[in-house]
Amino acid sequence: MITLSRIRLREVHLPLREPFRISSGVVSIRRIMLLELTDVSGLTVWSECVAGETPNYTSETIATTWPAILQWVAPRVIGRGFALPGDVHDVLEKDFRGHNMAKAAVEMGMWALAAEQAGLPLARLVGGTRETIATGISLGIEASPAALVNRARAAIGEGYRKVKIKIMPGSDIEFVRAAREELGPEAPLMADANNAYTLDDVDRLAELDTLDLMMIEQPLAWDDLVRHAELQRRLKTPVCLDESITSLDRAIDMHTLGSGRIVNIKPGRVGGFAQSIAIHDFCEQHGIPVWCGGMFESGVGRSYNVALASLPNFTKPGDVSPSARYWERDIVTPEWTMDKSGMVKVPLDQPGIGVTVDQDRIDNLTVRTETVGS
Ligand code: OSB
Ligand code: MG
Repeated sequence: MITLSRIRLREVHLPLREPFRISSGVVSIRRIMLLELTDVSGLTVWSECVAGETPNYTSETIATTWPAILQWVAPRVIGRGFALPGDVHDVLEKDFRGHNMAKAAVEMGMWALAAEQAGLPLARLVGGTRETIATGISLGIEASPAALVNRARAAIGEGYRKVKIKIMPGSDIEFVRAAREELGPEAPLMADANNAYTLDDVDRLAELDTLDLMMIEQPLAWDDLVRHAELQRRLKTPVCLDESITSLDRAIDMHTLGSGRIVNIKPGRVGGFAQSIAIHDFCEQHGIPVWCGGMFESGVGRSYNVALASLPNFTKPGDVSPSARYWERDIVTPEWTMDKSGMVKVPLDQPGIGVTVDQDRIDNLTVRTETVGS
């Protein structure tokens, strides 16, 4: 039985090594929201809420997740006994719309508590089978094709198994074509538009279709499935959906409508691990490959992504770059690393999330805290 007694929220500011630009905005200092969940026996785990500072990816921001957790999520879980962490999702969904990232931060922490209680690595508790995860890098929009090519070449040299190029109108065909020409026909390239196009751009997107990309991620509106289906009919490159997949039902609809052929699963976006696993299982049954996306998590959030990505149908490389790609220094020990062949090790030698938060450092980086429960 998992019974939560307290949730402590904390905001820490960690500068990215360099600003990251996507079609809808730029981040340079990551405002990271962390949670400490303590159960009635005094066991504490860390989790992370992946919402950003502005509502340009989904509608949630840390200005909405903070009060949502305090006022709506915490009262539903604190003091209530859960036989299984998989039971938390339904309790959080009943008459409680949206707020997936707020819900996920707590729901995933409950999985970590269950793992600690059972003495299992989180990856094994969720049913993961892999010992290593293939890693991709997500490259922000650069000022010129030449600058992008340098980044992409360096990434392939470091061993990354997938290079994702952020695109938007004006920084797209020329950039991706330069990378393809420079890196050769076998280079594992893909593009992510973060909703920067409409069906009026279909000719432009058809040019990308000639560049042998592994996939084109979320080209159209953030909540769309119908137009993506129209687009997928016109492209041979698989469309991968990110923003549009907010639940198992949306993944089923994607399959029904033909809106895409690959799913990027981010547990925060879908409300946690129960939905992530359900989407994974559905996709596995229907021959749809999945991979784990990233949200510039700290090493805490990363540990959850790595655990999830150890499930068998995570067959495409995930955006689980090592800590050093993002930060001068991460907030966890050990930091996340990648070997020369682009693989990240799933921590299997200890119970729980497999990393420890550096307490003094985190206290120094903290700008606010708030506690609910006792
Ligand atoms: O679309 O996948 C995305 C980061 C923030 C918001 C949206 C996205 C991303 C990334 C970063 O691509 C992936 C990473 O954490 O390395
Ligand atoms: Mg994306």
